[in-house]
Amino acid sequence: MIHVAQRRFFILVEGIAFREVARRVHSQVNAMDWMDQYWIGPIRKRWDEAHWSTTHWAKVVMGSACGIGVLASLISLACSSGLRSSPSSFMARADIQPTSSASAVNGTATFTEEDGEVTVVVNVRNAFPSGSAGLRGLHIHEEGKCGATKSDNGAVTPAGAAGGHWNPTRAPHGYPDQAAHHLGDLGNIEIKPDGTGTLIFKTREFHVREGANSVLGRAIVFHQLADDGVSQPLGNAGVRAGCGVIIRDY
Ligand SMILES: [Cu+2]
Ligand SMILES: [Zn+2]
Repeated sequence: MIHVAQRRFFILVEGIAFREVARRVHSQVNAMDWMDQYWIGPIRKRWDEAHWSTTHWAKVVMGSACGIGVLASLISLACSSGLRSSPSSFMARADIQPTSSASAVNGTATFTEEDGEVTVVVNVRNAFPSGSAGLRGLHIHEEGKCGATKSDNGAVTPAGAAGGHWNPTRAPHGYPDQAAHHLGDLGNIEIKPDGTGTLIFKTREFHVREGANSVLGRAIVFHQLADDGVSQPLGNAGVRAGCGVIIRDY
């Protein structure tokens, strides 16, 4: 005779094991929803019904074993048929926040890589108090940090912790369509009179996927002035008004 608590223990172990399998195959068959519907739900039900008779329980165990066998077959089939190939689409995002009380700009940046091409979409609002409509510098900076830094003489630099422009190729600063530019140079975003702005930027020069030249763990910085594309090393774009750390979203 199996005690109710023992049955529930086995139900729990089985549920965790199944969840782990689901997690591992998640990237290929998007299995989590399916698992919740057809497996986790029934497991909860069986948990509640653990006081069943031993005979009934034996049937449940046999049924589960068959289910696991079928699932294992499906997984091995999926693996052997090449579904385990790495995904070709990668996403990252950053929440852009004001860097000090002198700024109110906020927004989002999304990075989507498909077949090696990265599309960056930046949306900001409240791009004040820098005032009028116009161009504002936008860059990916080296460090994924947005905190302020303080120099020896006490001068505070909002988002100073983000470091300089992301520049793994040791190039001079420029606009992204110029031959020489930092990898993190995104040029300018145009701000409308209502304080909003959108930039859509495409490139094959950097990546979202982990590895060389990945944007993951860096910061996107919105400046108070336009990037002139010439001044070294930062384009004379003024105060770092908004900043967001770029985090993995795939
Ligand atoms: Cu910048
Ligand atoms: Zn630059």
